[in-house]
Amino acid sequence: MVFDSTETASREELREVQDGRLRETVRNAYENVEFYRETFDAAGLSPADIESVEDLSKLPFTTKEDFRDHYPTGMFAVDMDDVIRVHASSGTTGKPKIVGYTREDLDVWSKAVARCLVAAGVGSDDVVQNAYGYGLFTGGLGLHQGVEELGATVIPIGGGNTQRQVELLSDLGSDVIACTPSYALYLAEVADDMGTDIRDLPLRTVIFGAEPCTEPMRNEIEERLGVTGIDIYGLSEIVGPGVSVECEAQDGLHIWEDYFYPEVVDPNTGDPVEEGEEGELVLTTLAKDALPVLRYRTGDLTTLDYDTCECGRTCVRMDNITGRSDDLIIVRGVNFYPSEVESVVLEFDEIAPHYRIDLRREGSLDRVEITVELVEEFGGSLSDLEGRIQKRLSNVLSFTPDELHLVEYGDIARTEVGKVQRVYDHRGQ
Ligand code: DLL
Repeated sequence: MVFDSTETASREELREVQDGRLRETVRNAYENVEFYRETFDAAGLSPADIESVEDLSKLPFTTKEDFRDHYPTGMFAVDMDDVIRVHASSGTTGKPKIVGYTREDLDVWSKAVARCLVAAGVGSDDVVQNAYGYGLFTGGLGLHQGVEELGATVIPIGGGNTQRQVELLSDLGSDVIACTPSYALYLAEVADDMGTDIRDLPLRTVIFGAEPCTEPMRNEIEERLGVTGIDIYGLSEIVGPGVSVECEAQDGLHIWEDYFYPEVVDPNTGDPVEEGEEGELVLTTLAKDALPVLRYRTGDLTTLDYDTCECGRTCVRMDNITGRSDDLIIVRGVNFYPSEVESVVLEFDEIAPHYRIDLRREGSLDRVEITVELVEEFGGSLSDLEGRIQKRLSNVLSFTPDELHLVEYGDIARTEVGKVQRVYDHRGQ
């Protein structure tokens, strides 16, 4: 099942649509956004030089800093009169990035999310509990309008209110819940405390996104909630949730390429990588009027796979994002990603799927402290467990963390609303 026929169009048909929309997007950006006009002029380019997606590499990238420098609405291509909604990115430092939508943009976004829902196996007779935050964050309203576009039933509960979430899962028999992966696990914990086993409820799918989720974490969610976990990806600057999603094959996220054109580049040089090689995802919007974005450096690391998927969709698939280029932690000359710690944490039945990483500086030396939580029923030897976890961490990270704290179940703060924070860098303080 697909939401619309573009999802299975031939690559040639798709290319034609992309090229036409790209020309229109470039013209809109050049004529209506001073930043793009200056960028083109400085590069000695005119919109006529960009005839097809193959010409995109002539253009410089758009970055987060460009959004910051043109805060709040300097990247908009239309007057505020034509903007019918704004949202903002959930960045934790500095000013947020403000994004705007015309009525047509909202229509494109709704359709993108509706495609995601259908790919995730959601039908028009399903009940979708939307536990993404409503408000400036794109997750809540973004998912909401997609469910309405599809004609399924949306429960707009938003983030938090966890006991109520569990009650509604049961009372309204929600078929699907949309939330962050860390929240899905928290939900299972709260349900346990309430004496409810979510596995006994009708819930069959969790559409998780907005945060990285490693494969072991997905397995944990699927097992604890008795569901299929479907990964949805997106970012405010490009549209919000709905840029890409897994289908039921769970083998990569289909990017809606007639709306968003993907490239993968080497994060250091900006050069394109070979197909199938990992690099930074760069996106160009192809159907946005209020905020056309050319070659945006997402910071997210992934690979692209152009083979047709077993579901029949022809749109390229990106790999699940388990890290951003700026997540890389560099300590005493060793590099590691939080996802590597996560994969070790999830290997041990004796510890819960929660962790935090604290980075501190003592004198001129950096220290890494990792905190993990024992499961509620833990009754074994602490020192033995600590030794085994440290050994695994040393193998995976290629160094031994300075300290490993094993704390009681529930001691690591849970995130009820918004995105989970796992890394606390105290070094600059
Ligand atoms: O997080 C949009 C969204 C809402 C996506 C709900 C999915 C579900 P921002 O707040 O602008 O937008 O944050 C975007 O979050 O660049 C990624 O680093 C990260 N991210 C989003 N989805 C995923 C995912 C929303 N499925 C930033 N896996 C992006 C990993 C994700 N990281």
